[in-house]
Amino acid sequence: MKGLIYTVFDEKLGPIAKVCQPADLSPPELQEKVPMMVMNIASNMQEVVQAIATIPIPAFGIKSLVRFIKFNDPQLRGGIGEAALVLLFDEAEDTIYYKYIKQFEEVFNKYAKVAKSFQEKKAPKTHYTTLLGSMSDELRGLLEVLEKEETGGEKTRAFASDESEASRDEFAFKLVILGDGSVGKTSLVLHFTDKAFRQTYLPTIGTNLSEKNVEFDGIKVGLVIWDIAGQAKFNKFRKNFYKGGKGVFIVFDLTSKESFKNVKAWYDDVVSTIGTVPCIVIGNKLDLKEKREVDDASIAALKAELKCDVVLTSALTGDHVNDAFITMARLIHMLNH
Ligand SMILES: Nc1nc2c(ncn2[C@@H]2O[C@H](COP(=O)(O)OP(=O)(O)OP(=O)(O)O)[C@@H](O)[C@H]2O)c(=O)[nH]1
Ligand SMILES: [Mg+2]
Repeated sequence: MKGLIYTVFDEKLGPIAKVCQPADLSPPELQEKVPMMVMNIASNMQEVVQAIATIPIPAFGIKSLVRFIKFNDPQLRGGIGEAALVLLFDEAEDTIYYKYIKQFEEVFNKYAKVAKSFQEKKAPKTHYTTLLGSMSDELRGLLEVLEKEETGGEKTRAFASDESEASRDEFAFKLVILGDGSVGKTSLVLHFTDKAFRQTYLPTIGTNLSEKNVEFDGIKVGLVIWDIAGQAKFNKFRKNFYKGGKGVFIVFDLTSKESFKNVKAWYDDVVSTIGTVPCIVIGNKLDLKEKREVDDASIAALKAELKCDVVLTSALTGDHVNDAFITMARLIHMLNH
């Protein structure tokens, strides 16, 4: 864990780091850039979500867990103020945070409640310093417990084995997953990485990252999968995350003509930002046969137009999900060796 920032949106100064933990959090630019970035995302959402979000900050090689906070303040425009608790950690440490996100969320929720009450009773800055200090102690305690759990009592630095770290360094490719909101991007990644499926729709905020090594013909390829929020409210900042992408999935929902129509726009958006990279179009929700709105002829026409492979999948049944990722890994590997 690198540190914590309590950031508030100040009407005159914009987003600022009200308190940092440690107070001399470095590099110093973080104290300026992180609040800007976090509040930029918040302002792109119609409603600030009461859940923890994972937001990468690629320029610094770090990632963050963010819990947005709304508080009442009659002196502000609209009577509502916005703040956020932000935890910063090195990209290399992400496994533990993703795996135990629920535990971290509990800690965040607790401190978010306290921060909200501090805001509403106009507490002095020292209160926030103490708050962040306690939160930092609690998180470090939690990390220690989880680390022990992961290593079976043996205390070692790394959560991932040295072997997987080495292979990741050697052949780790960034893969970007795009497409309209709710087409099933996160569900596909969940299925591919841990075979889980979630019925309820929890829109992605910003970006979720996962990693997985795939093997074919004796070749190991590490994929770092950037699952990017599809909802239009995230349009402004989305392009920041395309950089370095070695392959792109554009997902549409076979039961939504609208999402299919938008594939071309997603394709153009990527190509205009990072140039031509291997691209596979995924038609998802294949299991919902009676609701299907996109026919094979339209898909064939799009395939010819974009010159991309098309794979039809179901994140629910798992049909062809692995095939899509393995085909992508093959394409990327071929082009990069
Ligand atoms: N029946 C069926 N439902 C699916 C399938 N894939 C996803 N869903 C459901 O569709 C909804 C949206 O799925 P998500 O994976 O969250 O969609 P997303 O593309 O990540 O959406 P954003 O994060 O907002 O961009 C959820 O309720 C899923 O359970 C599928 O293959 N079949
Ligand atoms: Mg999603």
